[in-house]
Amino acid sequence: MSEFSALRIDGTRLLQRLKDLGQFGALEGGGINRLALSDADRAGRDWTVGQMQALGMTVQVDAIGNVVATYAGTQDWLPVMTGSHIDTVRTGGLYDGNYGVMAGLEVVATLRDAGLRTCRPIQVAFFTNEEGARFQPDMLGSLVMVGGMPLAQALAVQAVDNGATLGDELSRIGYAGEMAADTPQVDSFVELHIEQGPVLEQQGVTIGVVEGVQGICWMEFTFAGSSNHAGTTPMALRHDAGICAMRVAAFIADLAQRYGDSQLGTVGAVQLKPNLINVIAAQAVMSVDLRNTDGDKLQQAQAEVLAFARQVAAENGVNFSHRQLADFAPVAFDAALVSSVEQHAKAQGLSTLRMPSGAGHDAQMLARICPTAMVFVPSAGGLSHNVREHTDALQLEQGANVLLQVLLERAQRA
Ligand code: HGY
Ligand code: MN
Ligand code: MN
Repeated sequence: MSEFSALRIDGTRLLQRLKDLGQFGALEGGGINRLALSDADRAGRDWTVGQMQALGMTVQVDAIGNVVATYAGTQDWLPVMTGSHIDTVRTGGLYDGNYGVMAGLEVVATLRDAGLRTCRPIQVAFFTNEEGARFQPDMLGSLVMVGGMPLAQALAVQAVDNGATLGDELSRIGYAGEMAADTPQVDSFVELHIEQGPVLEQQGVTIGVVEGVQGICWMEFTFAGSSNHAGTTPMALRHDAGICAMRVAAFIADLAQRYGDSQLGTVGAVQLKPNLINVIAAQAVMSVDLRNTDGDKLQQAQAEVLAFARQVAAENGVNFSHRQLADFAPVAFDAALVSSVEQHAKAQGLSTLRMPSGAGHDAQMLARICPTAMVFVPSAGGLSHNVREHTDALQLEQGANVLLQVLLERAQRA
């Protein structure tokens, strides 16, 4: 057994870092609200950068605010990268994204404790705006890094909460980096993440061997009708934007049923104007989130939903417009790296299950430029994007040990 293969992480130290990071954006009663580029995100970023520096890593910030820390190797070969995100949704948990970044730091801390360096440098990154809760699309920082969106276009994206541009917010929190954002030099990328769904827990499996990420389509629909009195306006004379939005939401639920279980559809946000009980809605703005592991079916679902929205608007004499916010095809991870995850998990006596990822991740962007894989651990009750998100301490430690060994094997490869 080499000096590397005997290494294991310090689970207590990993949990402590997760708890410490969780103070930034902590919600009363539990959970985290650390929206991208908010003051809480700045505080979480500053603290995490401090941890990276304390581990003797060199830290770089790129022009879209991605932070990449490097633990030098014995060779100046292309680095092996791990990491995830530390921005959260408004009702976030301790683990979504944060776990992958803290586990990456724990891998480096473990190497330092042992006085070891791998051939390849090891990088730990956190990417800007993975959640897409404040700026759309999601995975925006890693998308720019892999050349999927021009930097200028990304910097001009406006926040859904206050209309501030992403570029202004990066400058405001001090993370408008010097380093070019779209010239990554990475040998491979491995991301550790909670599953955020019920599968591993239901099947009593510890490690998810993630084979890819399903496709994601995000759109924003706007219906513009005319407000009128709820008590005096006959139904046939209405131009009710609200009814249009509700009918589209119901159509999406029916479509998901019709397509079967690999099709998902969510309407998470609806704003009505003037949003009053006795006024017919003049405007409705709604979000549409469609996902499918089958790219063709996802495109078909998107076309059907758009056609129905146009039909409903026409029937109600309401104007319809839409914005495409994200359109990411399904991604398959690198077969050899996926097998490495499976082999190391089994070598550590852990049960494994090959599975797709339902959630979007930065790994689906890095997969565009280098061999990429993911490691999942179970989510209690399948809960995530929920303040009650939880994963057992032992499972967090086991997942981090699989990440450690996969990274070490890759970083020792010529
Ligand atoms: O939307 C997602 O799947 C991810 O959490 N950004
Ligand atoms: Mn995540
Ligand atoms: Mn998330």
